[in-house]
Amino acid sequence: MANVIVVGAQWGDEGKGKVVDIYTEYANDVVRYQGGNNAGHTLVVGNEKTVLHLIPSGILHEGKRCIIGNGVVLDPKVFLEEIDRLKKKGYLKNDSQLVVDANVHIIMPYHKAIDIARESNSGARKIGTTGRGIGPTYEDKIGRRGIRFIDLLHPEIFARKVKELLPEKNLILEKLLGGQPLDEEAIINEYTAYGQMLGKYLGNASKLLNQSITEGKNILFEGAQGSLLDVDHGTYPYVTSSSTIAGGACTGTGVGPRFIDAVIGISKAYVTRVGEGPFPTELDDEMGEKLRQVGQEFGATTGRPRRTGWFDAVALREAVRTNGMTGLAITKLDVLNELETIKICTAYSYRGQLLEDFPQDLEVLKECKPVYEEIEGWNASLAEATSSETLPKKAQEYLKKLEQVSGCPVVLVSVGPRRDQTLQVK
Ligand code: 2SA
Ligand code: GDP
Ligand code: MG
Repeated sequence: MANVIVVGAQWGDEGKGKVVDIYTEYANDVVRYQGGNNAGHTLVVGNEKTVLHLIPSGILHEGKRCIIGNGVVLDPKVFLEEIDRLKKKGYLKNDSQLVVDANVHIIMPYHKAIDIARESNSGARKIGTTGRGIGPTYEDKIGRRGIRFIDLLHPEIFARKVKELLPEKNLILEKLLGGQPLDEEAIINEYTAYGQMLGKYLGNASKLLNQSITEGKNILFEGAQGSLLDVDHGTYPYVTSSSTIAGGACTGTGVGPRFIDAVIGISKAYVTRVGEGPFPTELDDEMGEKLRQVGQEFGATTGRPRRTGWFDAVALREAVRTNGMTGLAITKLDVLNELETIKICTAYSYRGQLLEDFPQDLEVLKECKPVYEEIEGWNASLAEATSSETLPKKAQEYLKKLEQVSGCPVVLVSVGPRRDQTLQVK
């Protein structure tokens, strides 16, 4: 292993957290590069389940440094709660294991209020956000009105910024969105206190990571959400507000592209999506419900039921290309155990035309119907498999098929939520 990016190859929740936890064994630093606590990354070790929203999924490994890169947006309250939960479980014994870059943008109360109010005012045109203030925080970052982690550590500068920014936010909230104005003093007091508690985590992600590279150490970059939720390459406007694809790992950490050795895309053996937006292979029927129940497809942050559907090779090929993917990890293969037949979408049909490529035009995508290949299921448990070669023959054939239609080699297979339910592919 060298410097590896782990990226969601679909619409998120592919099992990135699980894969990052496993790969951490070979890494020295694990770094988040985008998103915030909209993410929910689940790790299961033995009988213990841990859901992380902000802290990198390497944190259960003592001595592995976990870094929150500049591309992340951070809600200090959620971050402190996450630290507390981990410490109570006996993790994060040494605070130097966790670093937050000075340039991380802070999610403020008005970001959350604006996110929630905009969604509730949008009716059928809503995005289906997590309501965590992600979009409005990135808007302010790009608009150069953001408050960064370093500002929290300078109380006078922080107070000045809040005083300058809040009147406009309150105007938007009250006059345009029908919400309640927020109290300036309460915000300043609450967030200044967070700054005092979080100062010990301050660091320079780019400098630390590049130092590691110089020393020949390995870095694991942890993506959040998925490639099709990327603000540039996803199904815009039904996307999140950050660069989720592999390219985001460089801008979101300050590590140059020449130091990246591999990009591993995580994909379920089927597809899920949470939130609004087109989803050509969606199953709005009993089979969809079965996938949701067997796969326990409910949001790891909001608890929302996830939409479910068959494996979509057209969408995956898009992710293989935009990420420059070198390998695929296929997760949740076990969820298909009891199916007689399984469908794989290999192309779309659009007004009688066969499309092999994922359309850029959302109006076209909305009308695309999946073209399926049907294959026989293995109808057996995968619990006995100790490597990909000991999987039932038909499960091996399914994986081969996924490899062939996506044009990317499968390097890891996950057959259950636990850390030990993972098969390396030789
Ligand atoms: P936002 O809140 O602005 O990022 O929402 C914009 C879109 O991005 C989607 N999104 C996600 N999709 C899948 N998983 C996410 N994390 C949670 C999880 C989701 C949850 O792990 O299950 O608990 O509901 C995530 N975060 C953002 C979102 O649904 C919108 O479509
Ligand atoms: P992430 O956001 O990509 O880290 O994924 P989530 O944690 O949001 O969702 C993945 C869910 O699937 C979690 O509940 C995991 O514990 C679970 N999971 C991961 N891999 C497998 C697998 O191979 N089989 C099963 N049944 N569950 C899995
Ligand atoms: Mg998730």
